[in-house]
Amino acid sequence: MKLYNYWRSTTSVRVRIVLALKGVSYDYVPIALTRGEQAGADYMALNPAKGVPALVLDDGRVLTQSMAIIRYLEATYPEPPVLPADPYLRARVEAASEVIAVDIHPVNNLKILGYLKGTLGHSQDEAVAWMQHWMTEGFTAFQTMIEDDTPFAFGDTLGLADICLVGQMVNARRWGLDLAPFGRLVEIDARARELDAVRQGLPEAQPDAD
Ligand SMILES: N[C@@H](CCC(=O)N[C@@H](CS)C(=O)NCC(=O)O)C(=O)O
Repeated sequence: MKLYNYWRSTTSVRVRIVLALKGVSYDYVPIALTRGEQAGADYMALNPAKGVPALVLDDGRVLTQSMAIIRYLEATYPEPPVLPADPYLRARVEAASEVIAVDIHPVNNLKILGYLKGTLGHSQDEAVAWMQHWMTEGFTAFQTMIEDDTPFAFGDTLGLADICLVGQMVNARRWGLDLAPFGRLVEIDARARELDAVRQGLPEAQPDAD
């Protein structure tokens, strides 16, 4: 498999952690978001939505959208699972995960910030305030939705909600979010970062990290 991705991308972090957790090997193909490679013709042939990651399977078929890729990996490499089998528990884990993947990430994406600053004329400080606002909203909901007394968000083992959280925490720290109200999330993130699979997926472990 080939994973087209970018070291600091939180959607890429998610997929890299799941690949590592499930022991799936892949070739790392960097797409430099800072140089706009996600919007180049070559990459758009893989993902017309101009975002990373994209996973090219051994037979050449292409998957896009990090959450869809993770569900594909969950179906094809079931062990260890990142989602519970029980439909109710699974829906809870997915709901918390989507607070990050659907509510926070899209409004803080690079192209959104580019539009805010480049087209609408907002300053860098205003863009950072925007990101912090949506992270605070989402983290507040996420922290309420998860269990409050388990090692990870929904139990004893790392699951999809934790994986989404680890990526989002990278961005939260990068943009100086006040994490004081989110002690439970800091604790889960620290526990997750002790795991090899999580370490392998973190931005600083990637070949294109600068
Ligand atoms: N919903 C998509 C989002 C993909 C996406 O946009 N990823 C970001 C990096 S975290 C990106 O490539 N942004 C490029 C841009 O905004 O121009 C997914 O989960 O895969």
